[in-house]
Amino acid sequence: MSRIACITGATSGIGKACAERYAQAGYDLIITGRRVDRLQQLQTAFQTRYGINVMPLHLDVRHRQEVEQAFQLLPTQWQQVDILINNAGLALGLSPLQDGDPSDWDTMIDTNVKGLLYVTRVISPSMIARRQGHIVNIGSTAAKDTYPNGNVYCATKRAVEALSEAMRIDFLPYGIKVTAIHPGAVETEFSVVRFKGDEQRAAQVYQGFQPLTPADVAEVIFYCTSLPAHVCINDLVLTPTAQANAHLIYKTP
Ligand code: NDP
Ligand code: 8X3
Repeated sequence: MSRIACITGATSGIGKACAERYAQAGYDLIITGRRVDRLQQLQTAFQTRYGINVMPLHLDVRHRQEVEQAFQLLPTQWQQVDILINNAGLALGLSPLQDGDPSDWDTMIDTNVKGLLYVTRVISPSMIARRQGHIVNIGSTAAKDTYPNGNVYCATKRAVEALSEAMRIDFLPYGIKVTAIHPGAVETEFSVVRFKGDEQRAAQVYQGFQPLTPADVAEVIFYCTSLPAHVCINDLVLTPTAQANAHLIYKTP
């Protein structure tokens, strides 16, 4: 077996681009997501194109038992994950708190915060035992600045930032690197999901400027995990050149 990268939410967007980047570099992959058809297509494509091994795990990160079982049932050689990219996540809705849908809040908190914890909890003990590993948590510029109507999504990403700091402290004695990556606007399925299938509204988010591509983000993540053993990027914000922060994107009409 080569080195293993485990990427949650690999069926789309940033996670899919990361899977491709690490496959190109010869890593074996554990890829997770709820859309089993996409996982199978990616498994076939990456195995054929890059000659690597791919283990698809069909799971919902919100379900703790599902996460625990899926990883505990992996063959032993697949349990030695070198790089974990906690990417699975989403925003649902964009409205003032007083109008928010509590079931959307539950989904965001359960996915972005609890899902990240469940996956880290099952994978990190093997890193600790081997005294090596790198955990990359996908935050957002929404972790850095709370924007109007972003309330609960921003809170979940602030939690990802706090948990990244906590992991860096708790895993320090074991030489495990922890990097939080905070992208600005990346054109993916993110806004279609946020606006519940309204593709026209989603497309408007990325009009009038050049957003990041998922491959841009994957390249930066790959760089962070390719540095010498004694160097760790702890926290990194990347935005399109047209974006100053979570509030301000310079758009041309
Ligand atoms: P996409 O919607 O394109 O991809 C999201 C991925 O997360 C999919 O693979 C999806 O897989 C997976 N996912 C969502 N919910 C679950 C779940 N309950 N269990 C398992 N997998 C799940 O969006 P992005 O690529 O943009 O988002 C990836 C991450 O990047 C998210 O954490 C997002 O918050 C963050 N981010 C995105 C930015 C952007 O502008 N796009 C900017 C900053 C951060 P499936 O549906 O198959 O389960
Ligand atoms: C995704 C970027 O600005 O839509 O985290 O929240 S934003």
